[in-house]
Amino acid sequence: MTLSALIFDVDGTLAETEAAHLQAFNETFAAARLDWHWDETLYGRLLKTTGGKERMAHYMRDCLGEVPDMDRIAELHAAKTARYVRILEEGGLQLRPGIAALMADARARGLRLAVATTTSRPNVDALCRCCFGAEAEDLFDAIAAGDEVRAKKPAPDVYLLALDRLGLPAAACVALEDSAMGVASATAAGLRCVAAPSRWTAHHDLSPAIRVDGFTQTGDAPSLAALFGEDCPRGPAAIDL
Ligand code: XBP
Ligand code: MG
Repeated sequence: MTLSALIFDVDGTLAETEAAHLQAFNETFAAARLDWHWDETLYGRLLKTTGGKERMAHYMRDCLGEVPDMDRIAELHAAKTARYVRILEEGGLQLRPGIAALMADARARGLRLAVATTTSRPNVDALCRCCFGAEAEDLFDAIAAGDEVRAKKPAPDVYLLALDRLGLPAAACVALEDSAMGVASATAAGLRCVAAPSRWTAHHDLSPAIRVDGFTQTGDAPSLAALFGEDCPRGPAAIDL
């Protein structure tokens, strides 16, 4: 099937964002006068629960033995998202090495680009403005965000939404991911997945991906030629998977 689009995960794939998410969570807890503080070790464990609201509910239930108040959690999450956006707007977040070149290479070959992420849409918009200097809808042909689907990764929902918005079958697309939950989500949606561990997912089993070393040892995202073989001349019709 001819490759027609790349679908990018956001957190850990486009950029190493989780330190900023963690800062936003802890600042939100402090502002709400909650005696919650997530250190990096705990956060590394909590990341197994995708979705900030679900992560806070898991923390209350499984770490504090409390019944989560989902309305209160939604309020906290809205505050956390606003803080995350402000943290990104302060500058400093960089794309993972090679991501911009990979996206440009794909565009030059006539491929379409999409996003399928667990994070909230305002966070995608903020990352695109801060890291690309452009609006998300100008960079990607389709954007599917976690707050738009009922079940978050590893469920396939967000990738199925991205495919629907692209109007493409899974066989015509490849997903790029950094986590076991993301690889599972893309795979469950019928997509081939190129994966590379990020700072927070080095211990994850990414084996269902078609390439686990999808990012070079230097951490650089590969070119399309590196991903799909040197015989992939220009144009999507030439890249057969
Ligand atoms: C990563 C996630 C998100 C972020 C926090 O998303 O699981 O929950 O950690 O963002 P992905 P929110 O790797 O799929 O981009 O608080 O907005 O959920
Ligand atoms: Mg990710």
